[in-house]
Amino acid sequence: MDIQSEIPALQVLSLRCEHDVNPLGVESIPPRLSWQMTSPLRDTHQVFYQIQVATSPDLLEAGQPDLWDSGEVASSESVLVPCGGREPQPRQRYFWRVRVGDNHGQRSAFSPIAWFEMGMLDDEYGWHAQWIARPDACLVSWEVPVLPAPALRKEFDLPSGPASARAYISGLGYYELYLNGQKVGDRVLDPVVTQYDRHVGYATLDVTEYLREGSNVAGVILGNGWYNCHTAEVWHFDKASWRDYPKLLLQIEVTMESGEMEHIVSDETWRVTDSPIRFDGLRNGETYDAREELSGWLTPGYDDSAWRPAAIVPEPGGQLFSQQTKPCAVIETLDAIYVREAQPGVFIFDFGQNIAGWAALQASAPAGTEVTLRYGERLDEDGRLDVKSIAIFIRSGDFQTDRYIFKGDGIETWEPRFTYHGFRYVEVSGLLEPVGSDTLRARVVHTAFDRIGNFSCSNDTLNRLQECTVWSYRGNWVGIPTDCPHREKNGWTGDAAVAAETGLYNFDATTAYTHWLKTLADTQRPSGQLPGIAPTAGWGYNWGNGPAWDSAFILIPWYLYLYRGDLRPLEEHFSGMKRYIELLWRLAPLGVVRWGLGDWCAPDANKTAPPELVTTAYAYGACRILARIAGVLGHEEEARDLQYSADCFRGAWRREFLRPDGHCVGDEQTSLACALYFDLLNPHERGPIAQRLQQAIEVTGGKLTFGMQGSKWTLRALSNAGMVDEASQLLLQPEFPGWVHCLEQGATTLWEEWHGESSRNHIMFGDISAWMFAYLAGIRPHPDHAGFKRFLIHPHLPAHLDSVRAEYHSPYGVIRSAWRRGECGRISLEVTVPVNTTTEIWLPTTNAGSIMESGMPIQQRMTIVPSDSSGIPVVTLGSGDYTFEIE
Ligand code: RAM
Repeated sequence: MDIQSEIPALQVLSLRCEHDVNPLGVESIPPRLSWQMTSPLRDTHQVFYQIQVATSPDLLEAGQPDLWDSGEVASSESVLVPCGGREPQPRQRYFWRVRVGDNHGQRSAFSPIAWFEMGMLDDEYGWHAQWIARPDACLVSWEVPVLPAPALRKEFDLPSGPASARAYISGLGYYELYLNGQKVGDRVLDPVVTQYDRHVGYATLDVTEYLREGSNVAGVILGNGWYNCHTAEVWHFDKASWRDYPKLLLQIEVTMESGEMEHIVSDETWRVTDSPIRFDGLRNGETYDAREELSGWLTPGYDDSAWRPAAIVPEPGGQLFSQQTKPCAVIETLDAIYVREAQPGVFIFDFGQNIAGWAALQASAPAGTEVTLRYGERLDEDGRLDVKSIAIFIRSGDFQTDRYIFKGDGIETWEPRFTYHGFRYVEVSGLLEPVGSDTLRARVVHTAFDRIGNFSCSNDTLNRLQECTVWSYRGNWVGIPTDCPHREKNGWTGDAAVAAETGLYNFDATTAYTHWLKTLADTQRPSGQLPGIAPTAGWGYNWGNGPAWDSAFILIPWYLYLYRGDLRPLEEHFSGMKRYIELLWRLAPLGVVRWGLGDWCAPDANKTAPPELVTTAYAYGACRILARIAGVLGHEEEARDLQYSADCFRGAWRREFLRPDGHCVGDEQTSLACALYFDLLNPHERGPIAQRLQQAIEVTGGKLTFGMQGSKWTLRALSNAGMVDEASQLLLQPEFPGWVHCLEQGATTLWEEWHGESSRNHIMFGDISAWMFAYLAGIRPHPDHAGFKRFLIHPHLPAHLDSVRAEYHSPYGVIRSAWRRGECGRISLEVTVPVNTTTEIWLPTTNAGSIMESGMPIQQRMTIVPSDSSGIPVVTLGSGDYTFEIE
């Protein structure tokens, strides 16, 4: 390749390390580096990169990278490229930059400098800090008293202002860290829950700006969270073996201008007392008595002589690791759309949107006045809060209730710290003064992942369904993927798997899933068995899960690979995944898996697929994917064995559920869609089964009969069979049961059951957003090329839609697909393909001769190949913006 001298046109940008911009606390060895490129020229591919990594930006600028200079490496890799050179050292920050060359002979300049900073790793210095807690935090009786949230403090001197300072902190269940009166950062509900006796996450925080020469104060408040779940409920988190009173591990490492280090660590020199948070329970709520505030405790010189010395307590048991998922945060604040007095002195705030989070209170009242906030998602006929359907599993204490006791000091503001709720409505009682919309605002709280996908179209109902789905996904990711934010808050595996593709289209959730997969892996028994929920205190192994739930352990790592190009979750969990498949074979030696719930929450359980049909299909699907994973990881022999196992599951499914006359057991929507979706059919069987699926929908008058699993398969199966009109009619039909029926009952999130009597914020019918991206906009990962290095644009055009527009930020850059119907049946299709990728565009016409691109007949410039199956013209293109006009 003839590389010309530097032309600035090719640019490198968006540098990331381990999916993140300038991350702290990196523990992956080697760290992996990614970048994106822009170029004014079409069809641009990277042909080489040069990465330089150094301990200072000056060394980079001077061209003396002291960690690694890759030199020019002939490669098209630009996503998750392992950092080479010397091994990165604990706590060290490394600066890096990259330049690239392309197939046109362009060379980029070096990118702007980015950095990553290593975590503590297994440093010999390691942790000096000790786990500390209140001295009376000792479980001496069977009845564990619920104590107020402890406040801990420590004063310390610094000889000069810091050049840089890090806090490494874990506080279980949750911590809030304050330095010199200021809360550090904007994390809430941190650290994210784990299986605490297996792993405990710690955060790495840059606290340089919070410290100063002379006297300083560190203060921490600890909440119970998932660690000390005292609420009696049906999953028995109150019986968790890890359970203990809140405890803190904190190490602040300060580097002075002189290079000298100061360490402030949690130990028995800290002082502890009760904070004004008199009660906090993840599922109950929080009580704050402002009269008990510790005025001045976060400033030096505060008299803490009445406080007690902290006690050194046992570690939580799990291995410490640097938490790399995005933390939870207050993402936005909503004003009430109305406030109404439902009964004398009892006010209902309607925030117009079902969310996860809490309310922020602003009011005044005489000292000792107690205001009560109850949270729910429904009102009864009289307009009063109705939590009957979501409070059913809580056996002790309040349900979703916060209390604030005024100190009587003018306008007081407060919001809870160590609980969260699922709600649209808040009922306020106990206030003496008039209540207005300023009194309460709603904080939307969830994992702070970036939005990376957007979809809109000419049909407003579809747009509203997309919005509802995104809100349900957001409300169901407060640290981990959950089923619902109120009734359970549980990390249900099946719900996570069904919603994962929707999540990955809309949010950069890679590190969030990676975090949760560690917890899921930690729950696996040596036998391979998995519980239905992760984390678990022991509940859910011998429940109804089965492969439809458990295969989340195989499917989600696979999706991370397919959508984001990340191989590491596959490597990390491969042996656990295999253990799971081996368990299935022991349970089902003849290949029909009779264990597990089937198509969950169908309108009529007798009119959907038999459970064993669903579970056996999942066993096949998971095993087939695991065979591919083995292949990707280079385990050829295991890949062959697993494919053989998969074929056996497939054979068993066909023998059991496919009749010789070509009918499927039950011939209803879920069974037929299942056969098509999982590729359980031979080619000649597909057409007739697709016809039967269409008939099964006609028979019910166009209404759905499926539940959670069928809701994912049916729209996809119909669309794959060329029936996108039928798919979108099914999605848009307005009567019960159906998605639009929920909208018409006022849904602002998706529901758990079509009739809406249970939770009204469940994500399990939420694959529809992924369907919109993958089918209506047609943006799809290529099944054989990870991370959108090569991808598909294959739009399906339902007759009722005039236009669709979607964009998706792939690891290589933004992909756009937008189509619009014009006059006389013409269609225009605009596509953006990022640099260093290739796409196969399926052009929605049978008349290849009619296609124009950027005003010229396509055949003059591009090679069109008819697709194997349908004869649809397919053009394979490199990067650039393209506009097709199609008859
Ligand atoms: C419900 C959960 C979840 C589902 C399980 C089987 O209790 O809310 O959505 O996966 O049942």
